Amino acid sequence: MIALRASALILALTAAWPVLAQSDALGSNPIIRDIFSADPAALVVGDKVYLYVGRDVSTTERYNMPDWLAYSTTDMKTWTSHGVVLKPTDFKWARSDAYASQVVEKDGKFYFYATAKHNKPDTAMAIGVAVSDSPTGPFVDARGTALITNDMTPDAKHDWSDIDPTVFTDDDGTSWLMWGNEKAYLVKLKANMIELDGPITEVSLPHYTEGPWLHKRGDMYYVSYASWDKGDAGEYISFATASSVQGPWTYRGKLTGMAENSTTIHPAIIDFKGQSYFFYHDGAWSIGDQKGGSYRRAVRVEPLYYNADGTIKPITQTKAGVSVGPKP
Ligand code: FUB
Repeated sequence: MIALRASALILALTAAWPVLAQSDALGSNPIIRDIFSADPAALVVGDKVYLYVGRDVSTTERYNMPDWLAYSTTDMKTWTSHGVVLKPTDFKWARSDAYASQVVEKDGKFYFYATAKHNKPDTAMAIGVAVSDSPTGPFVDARGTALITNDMTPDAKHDWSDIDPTVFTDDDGTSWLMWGNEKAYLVKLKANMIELDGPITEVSLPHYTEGPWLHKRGDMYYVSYASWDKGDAGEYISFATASSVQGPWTYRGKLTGMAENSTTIHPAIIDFKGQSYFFYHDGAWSIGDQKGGSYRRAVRVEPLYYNADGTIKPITQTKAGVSVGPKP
């Protein structure tokens, strides 16, 4: 209880204060240095980027993720903390495990799609949605029940198959939810963003493990995702392209190598002020005597560049991050 109060106090004190006070160049990696953070999801709203992360507090080799935090920036280098904006128990149906999330805007409201562990009797991971009038909350459970539960994907054999939501709204206003561990699933959302509008279909994506991120550029649809092949020590990011969010998807190869010192990596891609960016996490950052790792990760960002044919150039994971500015 004392530890919880202390961490709440620290978060309250850091809220709305610049996050970084470091000697490195502004914009260098990692972005967040005072806590461990993972599973970045970025959202552009006007002249700001909002960044949502799950907080890693594990001192063991298991996930311990109590809540989601939000940050914002106007220049991609100076980040302001908005503190904890949602926790699993804010969902009536959930108990713990603030796994990957994504916040999207539709018609002036902000929808926070999040993975968390479901209450009994089926304590599998599930996906819920919370809503707010502001990108920094307060977010409230939009349904009172999970949007995706384990029984909806009966072909998946483990209880963390329903994790890592990404939501994409197409030019015609139709929104789609993709998610999944080991298998990727896709379903249409109703216009209200909080109900399914059709069958769940499985998406064929070579080397797929988890963490999909959907985006579109011109006429091309992209899905980037964590991949893991037999014998690998950890995940890397792959991407595929299509002429429709419903596929079929053409595999385009590796976008990144493995994350340093972390078995997982997780993508988020945005365009902001004329430049594209790629967010991810690794386990290379230490805080005091707490060593980083697969369960104590740190969120980072790199510029992202496209080839003339619309494919994405491979991304190098750097210490400099965006401190050196985009290439011409
Ligand atoms: O952070 C918990 C889980 O690890 C996420 O849901 C996955 O994408 C992986 O990063």
